[in-house]
Amino acid sequence: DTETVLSAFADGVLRLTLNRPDKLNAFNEEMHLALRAELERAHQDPSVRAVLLTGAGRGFCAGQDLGDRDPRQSDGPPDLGRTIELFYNPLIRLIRGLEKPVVCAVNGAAAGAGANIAFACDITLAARSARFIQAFARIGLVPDSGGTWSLPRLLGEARAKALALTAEPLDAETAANWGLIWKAVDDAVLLDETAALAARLAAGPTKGLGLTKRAIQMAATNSLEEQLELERDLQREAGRSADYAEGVAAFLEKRKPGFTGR
Ligand code: T3D
Repeated sequence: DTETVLSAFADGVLRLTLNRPDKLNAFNEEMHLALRAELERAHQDPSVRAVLLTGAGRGFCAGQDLGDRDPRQSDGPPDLGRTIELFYNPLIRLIRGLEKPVVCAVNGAAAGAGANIAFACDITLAARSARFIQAFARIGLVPDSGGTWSLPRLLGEARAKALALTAEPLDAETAANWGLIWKAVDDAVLLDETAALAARLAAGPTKGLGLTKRAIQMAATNSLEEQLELERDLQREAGRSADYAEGVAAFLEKRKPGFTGR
């Protein structure tokens, strides 16, 4: 299969597998465009109620394909601001802006943008053998894909700076203990466990889950007062959903709710 992103849809879950395993799933433009098209589909298609992102082979994602950045084969320096603007920033906006859960299974090395994409997902699990590397410092770059935003927020400045300035690998267990990801699991069960989680979320009250995601993200910049008002507005919206009515009815009838995502 030569597709740069493998896409499979079942039971409300859109599973996206980065698929350039011989490059540890480093991004070229083709893979960016394929992933974008799939995430746009997830935005638009109401039957998609959760997304699962993972990588093929032994790596999750090694960030930018440096083969496309060979300085020996170009006349002058590349405009990396342009590729950030055109590819990496839209990708992070798509993941964060999708009002459906995005779960991530980090199956191996997550380096450069690959690490920060994993941190942008809503719930990230990693195989115990996986490593997170802010590889940018090794090649003279700055963490991108939201890394300079998410690292200090999730870790505090001391750990964020140490990781970004040294590019030392962080193991999955420590990443979980530090609050960078949700949890580290045995390699053998990573995909099953993440798929089960995605399926559970996809069977959930999608509208309410999406609004919850939005609220938690807005808290990063809101005051408590603004957040209280936001919660009021979002609760008003959630209260109008069919899934809310179903959730309460199911509770009162002592049965399992059958959410439809509306
Ligand atoms: O440019 C812009 O548009 C700006 C945006 C930048 C975003 C970024 O992500 S910048 C950071 C780019 N990424 C890196 O610097 C990471 C480079 N990779 C590594 O440091 C290592 O590969 C890993 C630590 C991730 C894993 O190491 P290891 O020893 O497990 O594997 P390996 O042997 O290094 O890699 C296996 C193969 O994948 C190898 O190819 P080969 O020798 O078998 O033919 C290697 O060259 C290839 N590969 C790994 N990462 C990349 C890559 N090829 C191209 N680009 C990569 N990023």
